[in-house]
Amino acid sequence: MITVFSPKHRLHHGVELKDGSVKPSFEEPDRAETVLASVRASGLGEVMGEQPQARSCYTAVHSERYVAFLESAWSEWAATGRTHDALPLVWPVRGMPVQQEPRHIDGRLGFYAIDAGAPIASGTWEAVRASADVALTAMDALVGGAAAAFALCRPPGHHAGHELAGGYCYLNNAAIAAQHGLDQGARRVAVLDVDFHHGNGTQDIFYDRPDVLFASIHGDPRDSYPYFSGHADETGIGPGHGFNANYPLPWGTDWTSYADALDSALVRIRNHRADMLVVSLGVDTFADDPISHFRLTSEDFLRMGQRIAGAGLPTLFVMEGGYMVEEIGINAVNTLMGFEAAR
Ligand code: SP5
Ligand code: ZN
Repeated sequence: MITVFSPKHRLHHGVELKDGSVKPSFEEPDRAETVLASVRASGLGEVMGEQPQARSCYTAVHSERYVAFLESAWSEWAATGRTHDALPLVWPVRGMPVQQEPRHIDGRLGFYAIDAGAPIASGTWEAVRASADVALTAMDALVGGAAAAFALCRPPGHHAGHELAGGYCYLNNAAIAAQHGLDQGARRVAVLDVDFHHGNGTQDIFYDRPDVLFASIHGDPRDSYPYFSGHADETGIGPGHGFNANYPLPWGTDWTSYADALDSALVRIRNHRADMLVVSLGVDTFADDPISHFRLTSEDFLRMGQRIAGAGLPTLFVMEGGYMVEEIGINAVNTLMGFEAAR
């Protein structure tokens, strides 16, 4: 399968509040470079660059004002005299009137974020846009008849909602690609999210829609980030009722019980009779991941790819999380190689 990659990801290298201090984020540039090196070493297939895409592809799933905010946030922040990364420190929560967008950038940062995990600096927007363009370019390969493609996105996207950033995510690459597939003629799409963390953003974007089935396997939100979504009783709303499927799993889950949830999700996807499958491929389910709590081995990712191939659908893999930098390339490529061997 082809891999789409953009070197522009390096323009984004943010900070994170860790152990009481501001430090480089777990979501670091070396992640994408390690995956790229593993793709090249594995002989998976050709690596190509992204095609620049229309801004309307982003506003097909995000609000206009949110995309405009992402575009201008750094210059607004810098205009206040600050040179360090922009981070929100106040959010509209229970009981507050959230409807009105503030004017000051410090308020706008909180208005458009779920947490302080999506810092914005001078190169962020260019990297974010390139990451979405990587996903769109890879989707175009599927639309053109490819059986599978790998969008080596960075920064990741699945925590980004209709007008919310957070969890290292800004534009929702998988959702933007899924919508693009629909706009290019697919009638139904399924999104399978195997990142350790619940794909709250993708759920938010498609929650009221029956054309996109969203299925996510993740750490139980009672114990794990993002804490405020991902329960099994979140099944969609209105016409989208029955088209959202969450599989929260306990702390310490290993392949045996993970595989059961994966099989259940794949049955749901088969019943959806989708024309294509988008996989939000986070490999932070790995046992040694520094911020996650599942126990998958590198070999388990081969098995995961094999099972996903069993859906028999044109499949777009979109890179999401995974923070054990030394192993992330092996684990991502094992998933793709397992898929290729089984299809
Ligand atoms: C795309 C993705 O995987 N985003 C994950 C966002 C997780 N944000 C919360 C990180 C909390 C880190 N806590 C570190 C504890 C290390 N001992
Ligand atoms: Zn994750």
